Amino acid sequence: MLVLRSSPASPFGRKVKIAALELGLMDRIEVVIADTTDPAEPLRRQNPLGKIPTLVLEDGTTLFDSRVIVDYLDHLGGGRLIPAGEARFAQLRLQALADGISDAALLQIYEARFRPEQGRNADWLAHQAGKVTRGLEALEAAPPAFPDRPRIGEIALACTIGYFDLRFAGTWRADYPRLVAWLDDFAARVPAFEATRVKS
Ligand SMILES: N[C@@H](CCC(=O)N[C@@H](CS)C(=O)NCC(=O)O)C(=O)O
Repeated sequence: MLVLRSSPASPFGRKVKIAALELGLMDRIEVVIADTTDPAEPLRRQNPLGKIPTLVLEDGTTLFDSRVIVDYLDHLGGGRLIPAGEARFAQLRLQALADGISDAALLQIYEARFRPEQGRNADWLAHQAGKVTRGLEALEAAPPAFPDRPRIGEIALACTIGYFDLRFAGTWRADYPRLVAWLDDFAARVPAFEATRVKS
């Protein structure tokens, strides 16, 4: 078995799970929840960065981060998620944008979670919020069309905006109606999205 160290709420972990489900590989993967804040977590030996998701292969080799993991799963599953040729770069770019929005959202959440209120830096928080806003605005202006089966860029985008529903109580929805419609369409066409949703 492959072992996926992750947590239910992680947008990057969810991307890996949807990729595995789409590729028919989920029955080869055991998901073991990791606590990234626990110094005794084996995760810190499996991935020196102590981040999730991390995939442990049968021979003990570990793979991270989520982009490397989905590339590996796609290699095992026949290469359906990351296309070849020109289309590859559009998908990888979309994945990079979606993941980057999640990174900026996470940094804002960590600031609130880990830093005492008097130490928080409003300019730095606004700097991160700007990445989220510009990213979502760019996607709202041109939501990506996708074929019957989603590819890695579309999966990453669904996980990122799904994360906003989870952590920001859906407040993004009023500002991005085309992304709301896009996510509804994705959820209707990709059952793995609902199957990996965290009930908040
Ligand atoms: N670029 C990484 C980002 C992973 C990431 O930031 N994961 C978060 C949880 S969603 C994490 O492990 N945070 C704990 C930490 O940064 O120490 C990926 O794509 O896997």
